[in-house]
Amino acid sequence: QGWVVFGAAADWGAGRRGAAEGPAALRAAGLLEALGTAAEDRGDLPAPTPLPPAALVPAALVPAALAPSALARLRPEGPAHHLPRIAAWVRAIRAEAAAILASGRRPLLLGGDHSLPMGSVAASATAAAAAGRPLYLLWMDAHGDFNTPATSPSGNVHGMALAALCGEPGLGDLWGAPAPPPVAPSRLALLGVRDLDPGEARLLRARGAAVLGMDRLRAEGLAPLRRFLEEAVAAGGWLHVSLDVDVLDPTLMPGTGTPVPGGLSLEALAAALALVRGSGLLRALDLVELNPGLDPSGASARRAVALVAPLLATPALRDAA
Ligand code: DIR
Ligand code: MN
Ligand code: MN
Ligand code: MN
Repeated sequence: QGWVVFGAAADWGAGRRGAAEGPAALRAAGLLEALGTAAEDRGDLPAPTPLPPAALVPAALVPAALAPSALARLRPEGPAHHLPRIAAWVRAIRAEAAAILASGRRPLLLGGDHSLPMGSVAASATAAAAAGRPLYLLWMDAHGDFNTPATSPSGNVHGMALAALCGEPGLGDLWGAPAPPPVAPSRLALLGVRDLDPGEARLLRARGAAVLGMDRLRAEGLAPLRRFLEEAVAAGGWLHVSLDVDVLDPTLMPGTGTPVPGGLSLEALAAALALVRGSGLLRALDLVELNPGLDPSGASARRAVALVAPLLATPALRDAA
């Protein structure tokens, strides 16, 4: 049940470069010391070769000979920048996280931008289904990451990752076969959200996911998160937490690419993570979107390490099966 750390030094899903330096900055800020001897560090994944774009076209749509113009017509949804590269990373991350879960341990993905958890969450979803457990997903983020290529104002895939994980179409055959079971919006909570694009807001509402935005947190505190976790416990679920560091207020976390004012305090995020820890359900964690070049003081990386360290000293899982 120990943790296995692996880095993905990639930032193709973000609108600006720099999150690829995240894994090195987190290690330099003492992440491994904080993890202690029970954890293993696998280092960073080697950069995978980008997929040929045609590999992303769903097999059912591939005509015999695929001209580039035909390919463009098959993907009319809108831009998804660097998708062939991102898909290669997603598949490599999925394989690594799946192997860690299969060994009975817990993957900690160091990003990198927030497109990469399309790999780690896919691994959690597949493993939970194989174990006959419902997967609960807690997405901590200033953003919804619920765009599709059709709704995205930017074309940046890190703003589409959660929608794709919930089965929204538009990124083609991202995972290859077998596709992971989609995350059920009824078992998804978004925490700390305060910046939704109109299209993704509509889609989130239509799907019925629990959006525990900053307005709701101010009104109700962490009670909705507590209820979400209690429900997961009652259902015998597995929990995957995907932590985008921009959930914190930018005064505390300047080292991230898309800061949004009005975010969580250190105390509030620590309290939320303590609830997660106390649930005894945490099977996998992503720590993403640290862009250390944007905070030369290094405080952003140190805060990220201090916040996740207690989580990784998680007591035994409630259900070791
Ligand atoms: C914006 C920003 N909603 C987009 N998203 C970010 O580009 O889709 N996600 N920064 O992390
Ligand atoms: Mn995000
Ligand atoms: Mn974000
Ligand atoms: Mn992002």
